[in-house]
Amino acid sequence: MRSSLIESAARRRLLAGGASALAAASLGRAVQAAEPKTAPGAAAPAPASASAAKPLPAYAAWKQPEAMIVHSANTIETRREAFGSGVVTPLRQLYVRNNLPPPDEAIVADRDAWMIEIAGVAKPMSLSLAQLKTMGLQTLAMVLQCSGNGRGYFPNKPSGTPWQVGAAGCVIWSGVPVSVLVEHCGGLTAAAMFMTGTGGEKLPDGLDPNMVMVERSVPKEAMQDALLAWELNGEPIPLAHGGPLRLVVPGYTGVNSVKYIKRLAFTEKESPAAIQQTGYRLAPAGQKGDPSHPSVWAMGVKSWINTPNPSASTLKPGRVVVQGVAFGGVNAIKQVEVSIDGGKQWQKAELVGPDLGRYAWRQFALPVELTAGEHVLVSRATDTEGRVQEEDRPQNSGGYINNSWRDHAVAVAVKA
Ligand SMILES: Nc1nc2c(c(=O)[nH]1)N[C@H]1C(S)=C(S)[C@@H](COP(=O)(O)O)O[C@H]1N2
Ligand SMILES: [Mo]
Repeated sequence: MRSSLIESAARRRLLAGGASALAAASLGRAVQAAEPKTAPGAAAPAPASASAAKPLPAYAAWKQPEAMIVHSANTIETRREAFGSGVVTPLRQLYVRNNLPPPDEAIVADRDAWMIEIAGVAKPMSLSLAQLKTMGLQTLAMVLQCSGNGRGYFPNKPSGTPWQVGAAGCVIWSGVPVSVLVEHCGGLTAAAMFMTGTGGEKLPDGLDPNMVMVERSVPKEAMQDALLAWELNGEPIPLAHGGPLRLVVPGYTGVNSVKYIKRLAFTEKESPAAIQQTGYRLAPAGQKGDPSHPSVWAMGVKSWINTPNPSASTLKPGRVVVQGVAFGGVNAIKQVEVSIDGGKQWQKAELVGPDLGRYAWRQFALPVELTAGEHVLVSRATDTEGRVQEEDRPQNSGGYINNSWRDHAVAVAVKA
């Protein structure tokens, strides 16, 4: 506790000293022009692994290479400067995160033939995607965000991908509501406490399946707005994003939305898989996750600025529209404030663009005058329950759910 306070005070000093922060940022630019630093004083991001431009893997070769940072074949993030002003993230720019290599493309050859097993209901059954399509339809906009988005700003470099802002997007799913499916299956069994989804990956031979499989449990209440989805942004879900069929749990972090889902079970206990029992747990710094620590489930309130960003090296003094995105996890956004002096004074930004519902992000905009010199721009969101985005990141060993407004600051240099 104490050391984290000292650490964040040091960080604040660094931010307050805009000059040194900017020096750090421009040093980053000089070293690696294609990998702009996004936060002042943040030595953590721009990892070596992302510096050497890696090619997109075959299953995601259709992504827009200039928009992406390829950390590895299974961890690909959207560049901050690639986020445009539209509310929906184009699929060519949407991040990808796989805990296991994706299944073979063959699984999307005959989508309607994909089978899913439903258990923990009065009438357990196996259903094809073609059958699911006859049961009902809902369309839902939501933020898909990796639990570790923002991990790159943790100064202690937790293990895992050092994502900056781009392990997130706002996307639109279509599919059958899980609640409709459950009704079709005669309702939940009395013992049901969790909704447990199992991914359709082929598991490596010779390993304990619990150590490797992607199987996640969420409280059964999360089924309320969940979908079994077959469409993403108006297209059949690409394999990279979990086609032919994906469980989507709005308001929860990405890991809970299980791709290529082959089994949906309402269970008495959480999955025995390591990804549930020890992974994605909010353990104190220095400790391994275990079931006594809270699971990474619902997302908190968060926002960040996408424009201007440090790659805009030609900013001239004058008016600029500060733009970004804000979301409240399971709650809608009420307001966003912007500061152009590193968090000393705040002004209310306008929420712009269509409101796609409480699980989507809102775009915000604030025209400001920027004088010559260095500026540290930050945003801070408030949700409809009155929860305000925190200044500091929640310390935890996995580097999860970083919603700190200070960590997501943008340093810009304005030259006359
Ligand atoms: N079956 C399966 N589902 C999965 C994963 C996976 O590896 N396998 N990764 C999870 C994680 S950690 C995240 S952040 C999201 C990423 O979704 P995307 O690749 O469509 O962006 O999928 C989740 N669902
Ligand atoms: Mo994730």
